[in-house]
Amino acid sequence: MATTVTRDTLDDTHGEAGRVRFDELIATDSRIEPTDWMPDAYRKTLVRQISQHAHSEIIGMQPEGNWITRAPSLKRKAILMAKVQDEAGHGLYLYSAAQTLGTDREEMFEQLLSGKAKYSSIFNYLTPTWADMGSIGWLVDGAAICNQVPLCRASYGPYGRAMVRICKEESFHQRQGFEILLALMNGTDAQKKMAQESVNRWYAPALMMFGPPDDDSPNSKQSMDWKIKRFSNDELRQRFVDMLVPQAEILGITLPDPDIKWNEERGHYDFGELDWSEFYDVLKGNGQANTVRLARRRAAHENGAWVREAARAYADKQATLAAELLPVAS
Ligand code: FAQ
Repeated sequence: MATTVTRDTLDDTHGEAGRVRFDELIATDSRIEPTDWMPDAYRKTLVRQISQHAHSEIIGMQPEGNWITRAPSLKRKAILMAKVQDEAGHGLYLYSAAQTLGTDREEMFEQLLSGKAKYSSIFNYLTPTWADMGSIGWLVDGAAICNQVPLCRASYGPYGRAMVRICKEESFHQRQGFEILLALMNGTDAQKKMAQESVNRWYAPALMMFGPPDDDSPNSKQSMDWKIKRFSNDELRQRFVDMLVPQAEILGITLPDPDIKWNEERGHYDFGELDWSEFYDVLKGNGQANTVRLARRRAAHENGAWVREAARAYADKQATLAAELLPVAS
């Protein structure tokens, strides 16, 4: 388990030499580690991004968790359970990475449960059909991979290393979503219709996962200078559309944007404007499922209190035992 490093112990011991070393590490594309000096704003940006990311993974378990009891076969149920469990694991790696920056896990939970912290807009959409499990895998995990592969090279060591494992699992998730849609598209007319209708609903929200357009993205420039983000929101969104178009052709699915067109000059697909008012509305709490997602998380947190208490009591007991045994061993 990650240890919590206090900010006081870090900032006071390094002084100007710490700043010079930090700038050097960033300039040479090296890694910043928890015990290195770092500017307060760098630390804050990382805690914000990593904890939001962790919250997204944990809240993101809900839209698919809803379908575990209704999966159409035992095989699909087993796969879905494994995927939802993976998301929980991703949340835990990320909370651990954020803790190395001096923020307590309880504090991050509190920020999520009180509604103060953000989590990804995408998890405020409902999942009324089985095809939505395919769309989440193909589009949501697909967008997550495009966004997160560059984060494996994030300048902060614990974040970049957590992302390596997460990306391996997300890549499997994306394929399982694609395969659900492929099975539906090879099925009956009703199944094909269900798949297309689902993609129609998830396509634009998935593109919005990359965040606002570059001109309206207040954090991007500084995060890119610090090599936390390696590409801008719009660059990654473009990469995602370029990846989706040939995959949609294989599926036989139509992406719901009449403006998608290959642009020879740019070497990319053009695509239409997104409705950013919808994105900001979801961020304000007015999405289809904001209320239900947070209420469910709060209830799960309360219901899990006895597990945390038991784990703490067990850890204390082990620590006492170890302390008692130490003099015997030495
Ligand atoms: N939703 O200045 P920027 C997944 C906020 S994991 C909500 O561009 P930044 C796996 C942003 O926080 C999905 N808020 O911000 C999975 C900022 O507000 P703040 C999560 C958003 O940080 C699959 C404001 O807008 N992935 O899907 C969103 O430079 C299936 C201005 O934005 C990550 O978190 C949004 N979509 O860039 C799980 C990846 N976009 O904080 C279960 C790591 C922006 O100043 C099932 N994060 N905002 O109050 C990142 O790469 C970045 O933080 C961005 C935003 C790209 C999300």
